[in-house]
Amino acid sequence: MRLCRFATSDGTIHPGLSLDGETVLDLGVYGKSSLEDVLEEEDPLRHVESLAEHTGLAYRLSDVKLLPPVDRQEIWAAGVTYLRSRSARTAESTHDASAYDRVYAADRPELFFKAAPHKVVGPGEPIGVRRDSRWTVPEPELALVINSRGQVAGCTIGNDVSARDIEGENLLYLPQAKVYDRSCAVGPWIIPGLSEDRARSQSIHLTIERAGQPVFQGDSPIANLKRSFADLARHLFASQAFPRGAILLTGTGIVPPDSFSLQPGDIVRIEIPAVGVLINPTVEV
Ligand code: DO4
Ligand code: MG
Repeated sequence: MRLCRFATSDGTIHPGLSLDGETVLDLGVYGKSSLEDVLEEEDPLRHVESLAEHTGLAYRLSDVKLLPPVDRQEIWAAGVTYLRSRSARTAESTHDASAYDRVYAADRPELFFKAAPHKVVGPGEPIGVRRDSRWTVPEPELALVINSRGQVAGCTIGNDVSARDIEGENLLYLPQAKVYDRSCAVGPWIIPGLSEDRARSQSIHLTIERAGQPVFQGDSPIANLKRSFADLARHLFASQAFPRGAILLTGTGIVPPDSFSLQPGDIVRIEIPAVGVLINPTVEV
């Protein structure tokens, strides 16, 4: 069972539920004006299961355009939650890198604002490489879909595209390394109620293609994520309300070699088998 947002040929946008991977039910028919209505239910998984018993207006997936499964949620991201990320940040830094060691070990995680909802890129849409960066990488990450009560209602895939040269030059440049046009892709599916145990049994797979050839492939077991979902959600919601919920990218465990930088035209494919596949081309912004 997978939730999504999709547009039909007349340009209207609908919350959707796919049971078979070939068709998608329009949840608008059941009075759901947005995915938020589903995620805010007391027990989102049970609610989706009850919706799945209906047979309503269904579209073939090939006839609709999948959109990012984001309504009005802010997108946040956690950093340095995998050892691989800690060593990559330390190596790229031209500044004192002890902050990365300290945050990896600390009770309080690194959390940063990544994107406003209207800036999120969906499946098939281009992600961006800043024109003032010479070293940009995709960061494939499991993303938690959290409702306004701080409950992890589901999981999706996020790409925290990052300019490593800007991040490495000065820690205070982190927002510019992380937040710019097309720097965040999310989707296409939300898996409601995906348990943490099941998520941790999965690996994230990244493939980058250039001119039809793979130029980088990497894998990262989610079991290596240092922090629990509850811990990350608790820190995000500490002293901060999210009336529309939030999406929280959980950090990357895959870092291409230092010689690699994304180029316009590259195709980035991220797969988490139990969650789906997110594919985006790349453009300069
Ligand atoms: O501190 C830099 C950000 C780290 C990050 O985005 C990650 O580990 O995924
Ligand atoms: Mg990241």
